[in-house]
Amino acid sequence: MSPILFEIKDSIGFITLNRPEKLNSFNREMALLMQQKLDDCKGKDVRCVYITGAGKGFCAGQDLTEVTEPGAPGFNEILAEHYNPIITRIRKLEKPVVAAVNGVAAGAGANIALCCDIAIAAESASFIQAFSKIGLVPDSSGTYFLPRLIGWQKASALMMLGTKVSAQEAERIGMIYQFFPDGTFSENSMNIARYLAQMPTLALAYTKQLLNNSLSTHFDEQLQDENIFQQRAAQTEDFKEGLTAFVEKRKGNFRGQ
Ligand code: T3D
Repeated sequence: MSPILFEIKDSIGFITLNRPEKLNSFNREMALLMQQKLDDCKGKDVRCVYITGAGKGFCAGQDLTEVTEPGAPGFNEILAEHYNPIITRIRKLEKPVVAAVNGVAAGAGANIALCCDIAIAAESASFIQAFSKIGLVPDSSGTYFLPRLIGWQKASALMMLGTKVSAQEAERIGMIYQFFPDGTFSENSMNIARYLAQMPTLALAYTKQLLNNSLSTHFDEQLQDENIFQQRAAQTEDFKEGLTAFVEKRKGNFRGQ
């Protein structure tokens, strides 16, 4: 069984983390395959990416049994070759990436979810910055995104204490966008992906790039960037269609061009 399941359907790239007996924790094979599948989502046939986990968990981070095996990749390799390239690919992919957190998300698993464009969770899911409990520091961009999502003080406490955060609490504090009851989670989360996949993809890509830039630019520069990207968006076919649809009082039929 492949540790990553992948399918493109209705313009959505579905990536399923598939090591359910280990709560979908990452070994080297799975981390490298995940990078490949994210690359497979670069084409025009994919307009939204949906990442979820098989079985009861989303992802328990690094497979802690792998790191003790003889010949196991070292810590530097694990971050440089496994997690950092996954995070970078998610942030640079020119389309929305949805994390559909179906169950527990711990360590790197939590932080991969939090770097996605929209993180949603099932009511029974939870988030744990598990690193401190085993004597590691948070990685996979957690120290970058978590304080920006929920504020410094709360992020610092969650990372140091390793507190488990319920999906409901995660929504309340702004760590995720929304949680849904378990019974409707699959349908509701896929509806969000389906909706995104029908939207003006280039405008979403430019929005993503602007948000990425906003993390490191100054105000004046950001205003200039908005101007540049707005001009690009205004030249797309989808903008023409959006405008025409508005005037004709109908729903826009966007093609991602
Ligand atoms: O070089 C580097 O390593 C740096 C990179 C670091 C990145 C990281 O992600 S570090 C953080 C690694 N992750 C963790 O520390 C989390 C470890 N897991 C847990 O704390 C708990 O499993 C959970 C809180 C996530 C869930 O608890 P629970 O009670 O729902 O499930 P469980 O019974 O603990 O786990 C179910 C099975 O999955 C169990 O196997 P078994 O006993 O049924 O055969 C458990 O051992 C396995 N499992 C869970 N997490 C991992 C794992 N196996 C390997 N690696 C794991 N991370």
